[in-house]
Amino acid sequence: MADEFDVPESHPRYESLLTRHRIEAGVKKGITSTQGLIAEGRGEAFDYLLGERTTESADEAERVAAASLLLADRPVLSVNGNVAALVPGEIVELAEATGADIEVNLFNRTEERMEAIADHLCEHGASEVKGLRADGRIPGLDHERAKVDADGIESADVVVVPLEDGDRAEALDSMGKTEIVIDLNPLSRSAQVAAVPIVDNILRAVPNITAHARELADEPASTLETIVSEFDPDAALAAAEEAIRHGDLQ
Ligand code: PTJ
Repeated sequence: MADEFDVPESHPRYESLLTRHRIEAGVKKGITSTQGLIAEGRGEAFDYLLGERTTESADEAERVAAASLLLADRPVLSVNGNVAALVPGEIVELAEATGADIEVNLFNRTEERMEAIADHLCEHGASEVKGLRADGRIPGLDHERAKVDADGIESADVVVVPLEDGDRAEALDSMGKTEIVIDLNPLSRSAQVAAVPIVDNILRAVPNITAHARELADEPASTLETIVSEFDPDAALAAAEEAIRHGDLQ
């Protein structure tokens, strides 16, 4: 998809133009919902205010996310239409680096889009994609939005939920999941309920979590547990707000 994109990397808005291009292509391919365009616009505004960079505190949260995924018994990466359009290959790499399952989980669920996203992820190297069986439920949500796989998100201990809607993030939190949320808006309910809020563009966040997971792969569990226990989600959110208020715009 990114192949037809011919803006040079030196362009000051390169990343945001690439993001728009991928989302647009995702809509055309039937994997991204039209609401995904609106979500993209919201994200872009926050990314602009953050200086379109991974802040030090986001990098720390990404390292904690990697440690948390490596420690998990049943980690799952949740993929929606925006995630599939933006980072399909990167999600597959993160799953491989951490032993996580990949599950398609949509806010605007249709069977066509579920299948198109699963196929798209397989084209990018995924060997198995969950979410189509839908034999599990997230309690407290209406029927379509509650559907998950019983051996996927329903039984996961750690779930990565990028660009998630607040209701679902709260419902997953109520199920006792450890949530790693990737969301450029530090004030969103999803970021606020997360055990590990990552306020960064998913384009930068996912490859960076993978890089940290590779670095930490041979560390003992005790080291990983220390990394996770020393993390303060409220401080990470406060640092993101501070970066938005006082960061240098590029
Ligand atoms: O594919 P579906 O049907 O599951 O629908 C997915 C969307 C994203 C449309 C749906 O979940 C939705 O409406 O999400 P919201 O409530 O608009 O929330 C999206 C959040 O993601 C917002 O807080 C945005 O700031 C943030 N966001 C958008 N683009 C990015 C982002 N965060 C990180 N990286 C981005 N590229």
